Amino acid sequence: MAHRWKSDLNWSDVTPKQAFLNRRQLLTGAAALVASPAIAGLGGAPSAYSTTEAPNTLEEITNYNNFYEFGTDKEDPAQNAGGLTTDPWAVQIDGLVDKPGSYDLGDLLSGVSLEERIYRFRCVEAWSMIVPWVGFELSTLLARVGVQPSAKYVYFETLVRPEEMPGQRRPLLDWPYREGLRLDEAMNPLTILATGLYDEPLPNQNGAPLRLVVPWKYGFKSIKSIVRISLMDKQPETTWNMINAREYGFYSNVNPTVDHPRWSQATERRIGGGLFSKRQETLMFNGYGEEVADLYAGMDLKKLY
Ligand SMILES: Nc1nc2c(c(=O)[nH]1)N[C@H]1C(S)=C(S)[C@@H](COP(=O)(O)O)O[C@H]1N2
Ligand SMILES: [Mo]
Repeated sequence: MAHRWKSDLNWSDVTPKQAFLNRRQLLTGAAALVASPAIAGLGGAPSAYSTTEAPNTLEEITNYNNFYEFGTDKEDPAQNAGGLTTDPWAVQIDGLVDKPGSYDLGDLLSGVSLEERIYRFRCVEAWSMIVPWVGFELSTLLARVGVQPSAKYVYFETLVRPEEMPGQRRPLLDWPYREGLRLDEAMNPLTILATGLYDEPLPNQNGAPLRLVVPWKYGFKSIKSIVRISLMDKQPETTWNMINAREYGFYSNVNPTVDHPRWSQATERRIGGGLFSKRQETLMFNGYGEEVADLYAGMDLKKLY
């Protein structure tokens, strides 16, 4: 049973998004927020975790996507995801938690303050973008449901709804799309659940209404349209690792010194850079080493990738 805090409203009626958008109307547009560090944005100072690099345009972020539930071409999600019903939306939270249950998304978001995080985003295919996400730290949600001491991993699943997800009518992969993090990775303040980007609620092709963002890992770890979060004591099976463990490790931290067996990871192509733009160097942990390197102290990241 979904927990509801107002039974006559759907989650999108009660999300803090309204408050967020009202504040944003004071601005002259998304570009102003980006250009001016003086602007408080979501009711506070710009996040210390945000990059000052210029974000990609909404156009770029919403028209070049990986979301196999809607097809395998980069243009497919923008074409096919519009019909996905994202309200009502429930997230099952189970496993090693104190308060398991099927939670209505409105319930999960009530009282949560959203903030903007402008992150680098690096796909394992060696392209990258800068995305101004709106969301909240995953640790906030985990604290609310109570993580039991025996929990060591967090597991996530995407919705399975072939009627609305045409890619799921084919055995492209073993649906549902699955991902996972070690608990300390999940608790890191960089790890967020996104509900929006720029002034928008999250567009369907970017994983509406709720997707993970783990900016120091390859993009496939950032699972979209989440319907299940499960706390586990063993490392969960994850989609790309199940398909090819040699090419896609469980950790999949961005690492320019560990090449994909079929291509180099030393450099990346920034989407929107133009025809003649130079490839840029890929940074260890996608540039987030200061925040996350400690998580891997003592690990051989060339072997355990
Ligand atoms: N459910 C689901 N989540 C997913 C994917 C997917 O196919 N299905 N693709 C992943 C990959 S490979 C990338 S690069 C990012 C792309 O996110 P974006 O389209 O918002 O840039 O989503 C990740 N999350
Ligand atoms: Mo990706």
